[in-house]
Amino acid sequence: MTTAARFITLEGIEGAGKTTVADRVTQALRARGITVHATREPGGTKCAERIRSVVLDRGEEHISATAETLLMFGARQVHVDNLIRPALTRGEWVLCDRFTDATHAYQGGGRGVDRKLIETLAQAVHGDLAPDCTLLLDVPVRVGLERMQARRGAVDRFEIESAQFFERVRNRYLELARASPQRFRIIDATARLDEVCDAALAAVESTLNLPPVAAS
Ligand code: T5A
Repeated sequence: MTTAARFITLEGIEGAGKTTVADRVTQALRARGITVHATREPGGTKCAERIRSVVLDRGEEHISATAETLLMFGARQVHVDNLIRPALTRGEWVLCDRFTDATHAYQGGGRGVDRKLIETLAQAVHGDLAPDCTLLLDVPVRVGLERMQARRGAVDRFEIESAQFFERVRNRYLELARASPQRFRIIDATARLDEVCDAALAAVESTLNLPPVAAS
């Protein structure tokens, strides 16, 4: 199947279900014969994954909100240059777990970094490149945090933040979605995981005008 390259992003607070939804949407698109690169931020390439470790690991040194913002954009520049743009140029699709909206939500909303600084860095790092479709998996903070805690495992620099921090992140995401209704689709991520996946896939199909595939 030949289709123009598309850039899809998934956003939401911790525990929203992005990882599972990303897998499901990727498989559904590949089943249509579309070449899809499933990737994530911060990270997605060897070098950007190293920056991910720096910014997520709970080391001893203080990392300010500005430093955190610069690290996110440093990783993003490497990711855009080495993976995202080359794939889109080849006509392939990219599905990315988080992108610049996450910087607006976490560093802007959560940490209070100036919106203009984020916009300036975004312009410098990826210019006009913007997602064609962004799925915001929305859950109340309490639900997201409960899921995160139930999963256990190592806790990163963001997962130690307060519920108030995540309320600010969620609110900024909802503001971004209201400001760009053509690009964003808000998915109720409190539903059962398979229902969330179905809703996400339907949202991609409708936003990108893909004909739905008949259920097998
Ligand atoms: N960050 C990132 C910034 O601050 N600025 C930036 O610019 C960028 C790009 C990334 C961190 O970096 C920050 C944000 C993040 O804090 P990460 O580990 O990639 O770190 O964090 P997340 O993307 O949030 O990963 P999570 O795994 O926490 O969240 P997901 O992927 O949304 O959730 P998922 O799918 O792993 O599910 C979590 C658990 O909930 C269950 C799942 O089974 C799993 O156990 N679950 C459900 N259970 C019942 N019903 C449902 N509908 C469920 N959905 C999920």
